[in-house]
Amino acid sequence: DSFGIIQSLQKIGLKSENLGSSTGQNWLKSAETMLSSFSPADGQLIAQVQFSDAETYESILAQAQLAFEKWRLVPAPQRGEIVREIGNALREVKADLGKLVSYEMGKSYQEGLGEVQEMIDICDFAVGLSRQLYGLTMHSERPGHRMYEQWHPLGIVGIISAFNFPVAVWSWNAALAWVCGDVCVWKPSEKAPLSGVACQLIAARVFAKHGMPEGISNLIIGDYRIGELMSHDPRIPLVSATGSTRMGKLVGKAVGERLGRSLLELGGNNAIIITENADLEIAIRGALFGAVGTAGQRCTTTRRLIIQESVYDEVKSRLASAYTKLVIGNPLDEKNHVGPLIDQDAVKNYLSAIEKVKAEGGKAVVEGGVLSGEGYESGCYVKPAIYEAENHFEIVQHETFAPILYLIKYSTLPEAIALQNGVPQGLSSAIMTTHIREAEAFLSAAGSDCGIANVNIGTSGAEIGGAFGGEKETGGGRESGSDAWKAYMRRQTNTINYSTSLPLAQGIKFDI
Ligand code: UN1
Repeated sequence: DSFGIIQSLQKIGLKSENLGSSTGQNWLKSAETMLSSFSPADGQLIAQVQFSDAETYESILAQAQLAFEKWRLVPAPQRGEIVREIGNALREVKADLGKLVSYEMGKSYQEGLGEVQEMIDICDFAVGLSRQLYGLTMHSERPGHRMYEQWHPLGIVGIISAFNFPVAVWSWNAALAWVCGDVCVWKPSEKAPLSGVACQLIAARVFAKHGMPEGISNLIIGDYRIGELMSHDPRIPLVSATGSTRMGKLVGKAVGERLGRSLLELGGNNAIIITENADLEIAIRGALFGAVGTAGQRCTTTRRLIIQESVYDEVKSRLASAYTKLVIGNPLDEKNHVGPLIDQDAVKNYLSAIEKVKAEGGKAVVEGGVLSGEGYESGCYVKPAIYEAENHFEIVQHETFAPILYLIKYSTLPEAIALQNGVPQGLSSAIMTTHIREAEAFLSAAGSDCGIANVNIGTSGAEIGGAFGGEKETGGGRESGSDAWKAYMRRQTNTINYSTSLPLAQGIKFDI
């Protein structure tokens, strides 16, 4: 344990030898089957956690319902105060939780720390928000009447999160939901359950300190069946789901059938347009981190570079030479730039995408491949790869969760924008240019069709202060900053008559 993993687990309160036995935590009740969590960094078993079934699900829902009755009556700024303490608790364990995320999920330690920082930041954001859940007042058309709107808590928010941001995406939802007066039931990814348990422990300690029921925050470790139960459950007015478009369509359909709300954060197929007016130094740096950061496993990862023909060759050769300097290895070792993929299935998908792009006529600029030998025993380490491709290739139209970058050539900007928009997904996009006309055209109504559109910044690494999410097959949901909180509350319009008569709206006469 040269990286001090066990120590970090213990500091967070996870006793690796003790994860299977009941400690009275909500997430540990009754289930019998165990789920093993392996690290993609070294292939080691980290720990086992109890796998929940339908029965556990019922008891958790009951707890959540009870907790909601209490929590919704706590004034929002007091709810914010508790969220502030959760943010402080996260500050205390930032290094340890960042390490666990890095070890369990495989992202670099720096990115693990960055993910915990996002959690801290969203807590701060939510604290401020807890005094700002503003509604509007309107002028009534009737004399002696007052009209206004208020925002009330919704109830239980179901959170289904993905392995790639095993803790931050939960916090974007949970911190907002809590200040809004909601309670949460969280199903983390089966590929990163320990990170979920760690967060539950951290939040539960703060709620307990305030004499609040742990049911304000609930964790349920399970597979797609738990997700199905959540999607069909009318006791959960909002299901917020992050993951594949395939999963999102199932969730959206099930929630839609019962006319519930879903907040979907699905696949991206993000592109950077590099024009002839780009600052190439910035363009290469932005593309590099966007494509290989988190080993290409962010929903905001740069998957396509759409490059103007006059700078195409230069961008191609500079990128290729930057790729030769990438050091691939254990994510906890800070000299490495790129860690492993999450598991062997992801490696298979990576290999099959490479086969497909070649079969469709793609040419390797930097050839991919699986790494083996010392340090790569887990079999999850792959080489970041670059292929020249065309936008219409079937594989280019798909999101492959791996570090594979496609280069596409264009001549005019309208053509580049059409290529950028010419995929089913609509999450993140960017243009690299120092030319104001190009930048503004890209940001205009006829420009990028994505939820995120950047100038001289890569596609990934969005700040929490903005609304995060995308259009088309990305699902349309918005999380974290701006007014994303509104999805977690119900709006009520109130009209009060303080006059001595009862005039009807629209001037209608109804006298007997
Ligand atoms: C995700 O990959 O699901 O913009 C979220 C980013 C991060 C969040 C990514 N702030 O890359």
